[in-house]
Amino acid sequence: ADLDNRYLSYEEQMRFLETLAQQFPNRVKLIDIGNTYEGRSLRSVRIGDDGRPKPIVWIDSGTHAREWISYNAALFLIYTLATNPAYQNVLDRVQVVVVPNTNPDGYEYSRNADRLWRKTRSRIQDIRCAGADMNRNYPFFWGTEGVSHSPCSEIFCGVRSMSEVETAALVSAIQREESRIRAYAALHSYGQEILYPWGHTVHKYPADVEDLKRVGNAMSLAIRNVNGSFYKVVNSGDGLYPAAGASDDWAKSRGIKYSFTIELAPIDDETGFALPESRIAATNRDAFAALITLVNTVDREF
Ligand code: 0X9
Ligand code: ZN
Repeated sequence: ADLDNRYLSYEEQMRFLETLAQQFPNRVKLIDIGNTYEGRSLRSVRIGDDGRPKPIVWIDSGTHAREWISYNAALFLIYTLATNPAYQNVLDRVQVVVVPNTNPDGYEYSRNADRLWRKTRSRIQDIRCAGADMNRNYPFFWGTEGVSHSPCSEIFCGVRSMSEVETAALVSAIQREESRIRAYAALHSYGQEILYPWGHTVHKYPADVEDLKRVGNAMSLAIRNVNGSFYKVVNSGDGLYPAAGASDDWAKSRGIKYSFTIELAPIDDETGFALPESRIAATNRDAFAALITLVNTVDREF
């Protein structure tokens, strides 16, 4: 399918989801969780939601506009879960909620104006630079480390936590169901890393860090078994860099046990964010292997 061969515009992503929801009305439900600064809908996709309360795996992608592969990976997951009968069993017991494009304004700006755009597109009165980094905008240790308070910075954390309407929409959508959400994964690129909390500072780990490492390693192994790609499992604060106000830490702080950020391909800056279209298909499968491992973990443990 197209998903394996090219990057879709926001409109194309939404048409794709609408078609899928029409074809599989019992398996795929679309629910808008809010609007962006520029008025686009923030769409969530619920797979395997038959009205019964079940444990949930929550996945979001595209928080950073230039990380284009994350959108395809999320859509590929949705498509595969909806169409491949092999996953119907697990979807009877676990619900998967995906927000495949958490930052559509930024994405369209990255497509049409500035390929390396990262942030949202909100404007603060009298300030020339647009946007805040949604992954510095969540309400947990907001504004403390690995952030900037300058609106022109790539890692501007916003004037306050949840200053971005997109962050606020995600926070309230997740909080509505947080007692049932057992795993959270944010898809990003690049670096081929599976990052576990805490990430707001260094040398600080949750009490159940061994569980996070175990599941992280299982995801990494599942990826390796697809095509041999290597994904390193590391603590986000120590192994990458401390960054406060990120979604993974916030999700963990809300009691969501298995919270990860997955940095997809490539592994180094040879192509960086501009992953060639020829590599989309393989990366989609890597991401799927990791995410289905997370779903199976929740199925087994909750
Ligand atoms: O810096 C980020 O927001 C993420 N990396 S990216 O290159 N995609 O921008 C990593 C976030 C990891 N999580 C925490 N440090 N909490
Ligand atoms: Zn990112």
